[in-house]
Amino acid sequence: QRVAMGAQAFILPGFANPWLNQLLPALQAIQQQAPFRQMITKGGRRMSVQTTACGELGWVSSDHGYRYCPIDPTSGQAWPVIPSCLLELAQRAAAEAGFNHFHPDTCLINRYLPGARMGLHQDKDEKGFKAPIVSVSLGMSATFLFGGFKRSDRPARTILNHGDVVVWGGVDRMRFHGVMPVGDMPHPELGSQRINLTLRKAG
Ligand code: MD3
Ligand code: FE
Repeated sequence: QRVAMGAQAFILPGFANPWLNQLLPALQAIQQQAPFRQMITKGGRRMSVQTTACGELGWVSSDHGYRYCPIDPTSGQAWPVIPSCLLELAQRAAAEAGFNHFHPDTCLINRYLPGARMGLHQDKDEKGFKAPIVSVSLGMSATFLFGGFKRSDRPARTILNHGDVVVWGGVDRMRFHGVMPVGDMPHPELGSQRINLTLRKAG
């Protein structure tokens, strides 16, 4: 099943489910190597969302702004590799939405504890915008905001649940989007957190 949100933006409900038995333990291992931390926004505020990454590059904030970096500044080491099950899931999901030959070099991992949110923004720290972005939602449900091409465009709302995958690229790649403050309805497996993975081609 494929729910269109735009010409090149799709929700694939439950698409990640067959991979979760492998994916959840792999995520635990990544968190051990590269713990969650809170980045600072360009406005100088601490993000409510906690982040980490895996892949050849990881997204970090510093005094210089946002960038993708091959070294995790917290550990001084390379980021953990993208687990093969996650790569396979991302490529299958991208193909389902019409994007073949997706070769992500990073996965940004966001953790939302109750009350955490993400304001409307565009993803534009990547080097090119031809590749799609594939997002996997895990744990608690959240209300996702799917906006237009101006911040002032009123966004559509849709709920993302554990196992849902969203793929967006092409003409929809630059849409504003965000996440409403997450509630506290603990998930049976993941407890009081929502984890979102976004696979991207950043370099
Ligand atoms: C973008 N993450 O990390 S991903 C981010 O749930 C980010 O953590 C959010 O935005 C999160 O940069 C949302 C899912 C998503 C879905 C549809 C979109 C992003 C989208 C449609 C257009 C643009
Ligand atoms: Fe984003």
